[in-house]
Amino acid sequence: MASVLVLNGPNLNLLGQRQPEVYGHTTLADIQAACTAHAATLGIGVTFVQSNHEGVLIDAIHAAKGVHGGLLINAGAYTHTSIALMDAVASVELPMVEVHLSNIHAREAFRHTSYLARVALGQICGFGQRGYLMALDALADRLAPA
Ligand code: CA2
Repeated sequence: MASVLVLNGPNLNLLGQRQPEVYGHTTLADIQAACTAHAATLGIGVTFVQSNHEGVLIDAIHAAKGVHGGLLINAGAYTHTSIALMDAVASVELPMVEVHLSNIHAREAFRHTSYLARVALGQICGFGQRGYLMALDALADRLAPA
């Protein structure tokens, strides 16, 4: 079955526990459950990885080649800083959709830049958990053969 690697970056493990005024009460486990259920309706699988470490995220992207047909990435703050993550996505040549819970363009200026956007099919931000489901919809018929 075709599948999507859903990658979550630093601090996203804290969702639902801190700053609910910014990120809501949804936990990463809630998002994983919603993605798994939604992916099933699309006839695809999802694998979830969260790490607070840039190198671990890069290794996961490399390992996705030939295993997963696409990438859904919320790289957290690495979105705004990491050329290495951008290069990793470019290197595997898999379709990728960038997701953010919050509308990064309505926040501080340093969040307006995304290195990942340069190598993404598109960016979805500002819709909370629903953004992940929208990204799965966008990826479902664009997946590369594993
Ligand atoms: O809106 C998003 O999804 C972000 O990727 C979330 C990142 C932020 O750095 C990006 O600019 C936008 C932050 C990750 C979550 O951080 C938390 C901090 C405290 C409590 C809960 C989550």
